[in-house]
Amino acid sequence: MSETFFGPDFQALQGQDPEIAAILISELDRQRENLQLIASENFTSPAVLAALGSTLSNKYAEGYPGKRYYGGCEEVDKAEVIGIARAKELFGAEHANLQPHSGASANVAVYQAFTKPGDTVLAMSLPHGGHLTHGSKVNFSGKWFNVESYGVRQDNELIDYDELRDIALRVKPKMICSGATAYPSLIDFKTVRSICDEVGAIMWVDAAHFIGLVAGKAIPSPVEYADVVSFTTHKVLRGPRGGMILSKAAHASAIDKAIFPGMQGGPIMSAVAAKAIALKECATAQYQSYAKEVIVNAKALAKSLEDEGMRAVSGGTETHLALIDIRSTGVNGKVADERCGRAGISLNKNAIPYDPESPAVTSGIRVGTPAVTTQGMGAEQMPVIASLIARAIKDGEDEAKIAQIRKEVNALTAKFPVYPA
Ligand code: DSN
Repeated sequence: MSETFFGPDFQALQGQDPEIAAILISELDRQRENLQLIASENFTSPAVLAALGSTLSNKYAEGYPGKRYYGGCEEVDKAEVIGIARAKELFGAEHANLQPHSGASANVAVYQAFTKPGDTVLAMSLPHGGHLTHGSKVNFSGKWFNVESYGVRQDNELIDYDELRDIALRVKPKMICSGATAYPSLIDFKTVRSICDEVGAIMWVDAAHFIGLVAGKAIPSPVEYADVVSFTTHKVLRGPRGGMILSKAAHASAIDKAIFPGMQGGPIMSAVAAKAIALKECATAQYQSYAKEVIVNAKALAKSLEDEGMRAVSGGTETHLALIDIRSTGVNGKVADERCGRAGISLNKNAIPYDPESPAVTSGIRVGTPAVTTQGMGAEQMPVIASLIARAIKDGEDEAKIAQIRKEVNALTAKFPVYPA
């Protein structure tokens, strides 16, 4: 069945390079047969995949529409112009740049547009849910900038805005970043804006995780408050792998120059066109229902995992992901991740706030509902998924039990087929 999905060109690939052709098939099978609970993944549409696999991939287009450094850009220019207009319309943004190759690239451009090496930036700490590009010592951000961190309170595991303000007043950052990779709650952008105004900092929101929920009007938008919003396009947003930046018009030139020629060469025009397609999809009523359903499912999954005896960090979720403290199971995050993997359940180990374990081990797992919701799963399936996770964690040493769970996972996903046959 999987072979037919790729269309007639696939036979040529099978003849030319059977090794890679077989990987394309087995990865599609894996995505179809297993449970995809990684909070940052989704199933993009066949239309987006078509653009990614198109001849736009062949075109060099350094520069911006109408101002390129190569001839023959008239067709790709149209795709980028349409994509920019769609992004501005969907998010109510004054400026959009669709060229970042990834979320990390978008963030490099944000640093470059607003700061100089050595400047102070204030961002959420990685162990409390931040991101590598928010100042980790092993990342350019932590090596080239003086990044100070804020975190969550130990009692309620929510961002401590009083602490954030106190630190901002003390360190006087050039830029304050809000946004995280493992924070299940909503962020109070209005309060962050007032802190930025008080200390004269640029307000940067790294919205990679939740921008799809904003696009679907399921949660409040940071766009009206922030100077700049960076994000990836492949998470809840359900577009191609890549990045995007929105900003106030006053910062448009700084952002565009930071991307090109500041840190990228030719944009990946097949991805730019694919982003335009995803933005059109996001503007539909169907996508808005999807975004709301993602949150309903995440809440249900967090509650069901609590019913299985685990603890949802910060008491549950208001977004697409839940962070689960699994210490009650006696199994750490690393082992749980590995056991679930063998059972056909893809999720990831994740540090919980104030985690006593190292980041390589952790006391938690992170689960997300973007992919299973795209498949059409709903309230009925969430307790079933929670039970499969709990059994995989508990019975992971017993190969027969893991094989049985895998069978049940495959039976469940078969009822919600991903991609046309
Ligand atoms: N890798 C992304 C995630 O899983 O959250 C962050 O870059």
